[in-house]
Amino acid sequence: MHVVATAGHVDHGKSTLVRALTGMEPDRWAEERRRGLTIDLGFAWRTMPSGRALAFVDVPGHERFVTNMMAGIGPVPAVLIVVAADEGWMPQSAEHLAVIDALGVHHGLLVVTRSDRGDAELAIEEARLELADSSLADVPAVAVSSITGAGIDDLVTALDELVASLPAPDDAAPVRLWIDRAFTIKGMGTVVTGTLPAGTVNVGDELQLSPSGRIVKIRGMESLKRKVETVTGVARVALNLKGVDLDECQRGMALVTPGRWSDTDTVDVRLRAGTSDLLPRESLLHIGSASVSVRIRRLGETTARLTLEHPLPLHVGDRVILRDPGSRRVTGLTVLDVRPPPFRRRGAAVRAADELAEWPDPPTAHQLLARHHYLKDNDFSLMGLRAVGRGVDGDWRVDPGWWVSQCQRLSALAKDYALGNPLAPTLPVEVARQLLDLPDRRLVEALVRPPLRIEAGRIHRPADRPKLPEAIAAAVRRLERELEETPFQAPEAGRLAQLGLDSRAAIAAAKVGAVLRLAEGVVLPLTAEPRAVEILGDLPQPFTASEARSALGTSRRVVIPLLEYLDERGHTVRVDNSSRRMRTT
Ligand SMILES: Nc1nc2c(ncn2[C@@H]2O[C@H](COP(=O)(O)OP(=O)(O)OP(=O)(O)O)[C@@H](O)[C@H]2O)c(=O)[nH]1
Ligand SMILES: [Mg+2]
Repeated sequence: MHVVATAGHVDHGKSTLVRALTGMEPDRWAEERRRGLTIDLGFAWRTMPSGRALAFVDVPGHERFVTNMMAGIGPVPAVLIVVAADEGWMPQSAEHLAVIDALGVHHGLLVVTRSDRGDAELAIEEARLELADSSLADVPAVAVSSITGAGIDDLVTALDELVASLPAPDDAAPVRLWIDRAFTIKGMGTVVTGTLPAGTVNVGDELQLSPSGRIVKIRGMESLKRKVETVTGVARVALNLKGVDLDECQRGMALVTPGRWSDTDTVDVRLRAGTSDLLPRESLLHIGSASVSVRIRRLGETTARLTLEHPLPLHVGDRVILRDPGSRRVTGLTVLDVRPPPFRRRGAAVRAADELAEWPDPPTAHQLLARHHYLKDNDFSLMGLRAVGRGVDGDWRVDPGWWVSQCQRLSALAKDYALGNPLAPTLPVEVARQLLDLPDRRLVEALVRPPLRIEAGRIHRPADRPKLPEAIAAAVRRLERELEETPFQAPEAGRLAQLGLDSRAAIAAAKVGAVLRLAEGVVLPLTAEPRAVEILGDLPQPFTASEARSALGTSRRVVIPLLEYLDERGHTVRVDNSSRRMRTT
């Protein structure tokens, strides 16, 4: 099945068109029929010549009911923008187009109605100019009269072509059904309806009602007034919910696959370029059939953080609309992050703006992982993303660049702790977890790599093990002093021997992690490693061994084994035979 929505100015013939196409009455309320005015959403359907079922969501054109219009169009992948030949482009034509454009709907038809009353060609030409800068710029146009029937056959053909061209949604996608109607049927209980954009729903499935979080069971299901056992998007569906009262369900709520959506009230979003200066501080956010008040905090030129009055089930990459009811302006947004980190420190918002400005639209799982540093497989799923990154301990995934830096931080913390606690110089894992601000001890445990090790819940450093013989320890101190200013100028063999670090002593010192012994006769103080990472990180990337050599102020004898050591430690990666770069991701 396919679903299209109507759109367009009041009285331009949307409902009459749906009636002419389907033989069904989209105006459900007696008041609507009496006043000849659509107030709320209407639903009708037919079988197309190709055999496909096509459902229509008919929306009201009157400016007062634009929220209903948005609820109808929200989850629908294609629209018929309707313009009356005798009136031409009108204010709500423009307002509806702005909504369609903000949602990024680019499938549809321009339908000029009432062709028996006015110059259809002129109306098409005029509408084309208005559509030119929108997501509907390239849609085909058809002129019809729903009264004489002229053009209706052409429209049916164009509709069949339209639905044939629509991309097939993923039937394994997580379900998010925005409720557009809720009512009770005697003997059955509560029924909700909506447009299912993707995924599969079966009778007997359990879905979660959002925002209440309640799990509900699907007792029965209809699609286009037929009982069905299973339905895949895109489809109009009516779900009979077991044991749920009508007052628990209403338009704007959603039924979702449990554990696959982030129920969130804070999101970071990208605005269309050029719209951010027009943003009010408060507005209404619309997605699907939902609308919720939001507070807007601008971050950068094109990014903002929104605080929602109540949570909505969202994914990274969702298209949402901000609409200011006062000015009636609408802005289309892309959700960049559904659980953005709070701004704790000064300047955090500025840094967030800089980071988000670099993200593609929509962002990928890699961007989210780089921002959050660590995520569980399930977190990716809640964000609507496939898990990426380096797997550590069970279901944690980490950003590789961040991980390397945390390994260094942990070494430094363990060392500081030993200095500050000479009587109990080993850092407890739980203290390390707090100092590193990590959510799980297992992450700390995974960070502990040789020469660090864990014993009885504490992190031991090599220096905490049985001491070096004092003669060698003194030699290491002499080496450290000698290379204080020039940590990469490894002494030649003769000088090493003078310092007391002949080959045997150097091996012993390296074994307990007191020095870096990069090769036979190439010995450096421990500080050489972080200094090298810092200096090489400032070079234009990638860099050659000879560029590294001159930046570090050393010789080939030292730089070659040093770079190999840094490769091994995960600081650097080879780009090709002659160059490397610092590892960033
Ligand atoms: N002559 C003529 N009249 C039409 C045609 N289509 C619609 N009308 C008339 O235009 C008026 C408005 O039609 P509706 O279908 O209710 O318009 P609408 O766009 O659904 O209006 P709202 O839902 O209130 O926005 C009615 O009186 C229709 O009979 C047509 O093709 N030719
Ligand atoms: Mg109508």
